[in-house]
This record gives sequence, C-alpha cells and structure tokens, in this order.
Amino acid sequence: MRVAEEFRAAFGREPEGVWHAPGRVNLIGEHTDYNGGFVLPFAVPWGVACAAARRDDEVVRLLSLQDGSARVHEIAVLDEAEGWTRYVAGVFWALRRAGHAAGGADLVIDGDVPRGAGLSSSAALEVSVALALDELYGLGLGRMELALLAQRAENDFVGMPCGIMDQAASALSREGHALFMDCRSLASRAVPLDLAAEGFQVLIIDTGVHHELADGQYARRRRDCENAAKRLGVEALRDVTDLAGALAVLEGDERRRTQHVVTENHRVEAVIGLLRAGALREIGALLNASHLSLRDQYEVSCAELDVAVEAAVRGGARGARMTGGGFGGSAIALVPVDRLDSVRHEVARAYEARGWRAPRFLPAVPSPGARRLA
Ligand code: GAF
Repeated sequence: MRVAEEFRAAFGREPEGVWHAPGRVNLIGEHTDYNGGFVLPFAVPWGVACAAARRDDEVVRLLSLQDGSARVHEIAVLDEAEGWTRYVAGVFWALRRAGHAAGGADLVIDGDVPRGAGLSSSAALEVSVALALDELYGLGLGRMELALLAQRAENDFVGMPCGIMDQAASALSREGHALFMDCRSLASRAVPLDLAAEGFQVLIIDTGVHHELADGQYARRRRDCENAAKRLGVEALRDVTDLAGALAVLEGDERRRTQHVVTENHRVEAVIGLLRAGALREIGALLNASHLSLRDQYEVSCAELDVAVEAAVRGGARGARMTGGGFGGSAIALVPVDRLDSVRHEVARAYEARGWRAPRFLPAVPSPGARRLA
C-alpha cells in the first residue's frame, strides 16, 4: 500500500496501521443538519487513507502525499498548525480537550477525494485521523462520538460552523446503503440503496467552481435559521409543525430559509418512504423540488449548479439537485443507466454553450464508511 510505503520512507519505521475514511454525497436533506433535521447522505468511493504510529511524546509529525512540498510538518503546539494541517491538529485538540489520552503520532495522509468537488474531503481527513487515534490509543470511542469530535475540531479549531452530516456520513456509512439520520437525536439507520439492481446510477456532476464567500454565506444561513427559530419560539426549525402559521409571522430571509428547512425535512421523510416501498424511480421529483427550494428559498445555488441540474433532467435524469453546502461544488443526478450518455452529453453541451470549463462526471456508488485497511 502506497501510504504505508511512504510512511516507512518518511519516518524510517513501520506504521502501526492504515485507516481510511470516505467523502460523501447527500441524496437529500440539505442545510437541515444544523436545524436538528433529517439527512440522507452516503459515502463515495474516494476518501483519505492515513498510515499512523504512536509516539511517546505529544508531538504530531505529518506528511501529505497531496501537499506537493513533500514536507513533514512537525506540530509541537497544536495552535500553531497552519493551512490544511489544522484539520488534523484540530482532531488531536478535540480528543485531548474531551479528556481522551491521545498522545502524539507520526502520520502520512493520502487522499483521492476530487478536489473542490464539495464531496467533504475535510470530513474524510478528520475522521480517518480520529479513527486512527481511537484505535492506536485504545480510546474505545463509538462511531457517532468520533463524528462529533471531528465536527468539534472543524467548528471550534478550524472555525467552520458545519453541522454533523459530513462527519457522520464518513464515520457511519455502510456499503450499498444510504445513512438516514436524525440530526437532533443522532439516531441513524442504514437504508438499502442498490442503485445498480434498479438500473440507476447517481451521477456526480462536478461543476469545478467554488464561489468565494461560501463560508461566510454558510454562517449567515445558520444565523438566519437560528433567528427564525427564536422568533417562532422553537428550539430549532425542525420543530415547526405549522408552516403556514410560521410563514405568516416571518418575513424576508428568515421566512424563505424556514420554508426551505421545513419542506426539506418532509422531502427526506418522503424519500425514505419511497425507498422503503421499493420506488426508487419515484424520488426524482423530490430531488428536483429540493434543488428549486435551495435555489429560490435558501439561495445557496449558483448558475453552474442550476445549469447542470436542468441539463441533466433534459438529458433523461429522473431528478437532480445540488449536493452539499452549495455555491459551487457538485450536483447529483439520478440517471437510468441507459440515459447516462445522453445526460453527460446534455450537461457538457450546456457548459460549452456558455463558455464554461467542462464539468467532470463521476459515479457515486454507495461505499463503506471509515475502516481499518491494514
Ligand atoms: C456542508 C456542511 F458541512 C454540512 O454540515 C451541511 O450543513 C451541508 O453543508 C449542507 O447540507 O457540507
């Protein structure tokens, strides 16, 4: 395994193990996680592998095979970590702050999550390191605990106020399944998703764009939702049961955000119901509705995502939507396998007509969650 060989070359000793955590797409349930709502992501075939061994001090030595510099970063004081190494330092920080005896480690990281595609490479990095430390130091953490610690690293150390979806998808997914999760109770359930057996593929359309301000906008959306919940006298928008009544009280951004979150939660439940009934092909309309709501009510889409979604449906997808935080990244389309060529062609043509860089197409196969490889 390449990551283990590079570990030997960098540190002159054997790694004690190799762990892997995947990125994710979200089938439906967008911007619901931090509102105590429902999500339905699944792990993708790409992720982050981490070869690791303990040290007898508190130091973290870290090499990434994607770094380009081939430089071993030595982090003696976690707060001094910079750039991408903060995601790793944050995991050590979160574990130690929670009272877990995670000492130092030598680590080599090898990731293949397509860059900038919005497939949660950062959650994959955090979860692979968290799982490595859990097993190396015998911390005995459960999968959800690992996900929560990885989220805390990202929220409180890196400074990105994300919800729990990405880390949970990486830590808990099962091959051939999506992960239905209640982000308030943190109860989760693996939902069978045998796309191939039904003659479908979930096609990732990577727009290749990442619009600036995405992080600031994410924090603003969270604030809109919190303010709306406060005005409605509920703990979170998850608790809104009378949407018409709520919309009568709210206005502007808070009104639109609430409309999205409440209806999106219902769409997740509807998709779950259809999947349970063996009616995968019927979820397309809900994917389309989710996209329109994210575009018009939540205002986190962008021209490249909208064009990808519209062209995919024109090309024969049963439904399509942006996936993840928005403002670029990827859309997903539910495509009958005999329409894959037509969908790819239609989307590529729409991009070309606008003079945009060609999008990338990738099959999203529901893959295993974090695990030990060696
Ligand atoms: C990003 C966040 F990290 C998730 O927690 C989630 O809120 C998502 O955007 C939107 O559904 O991926």
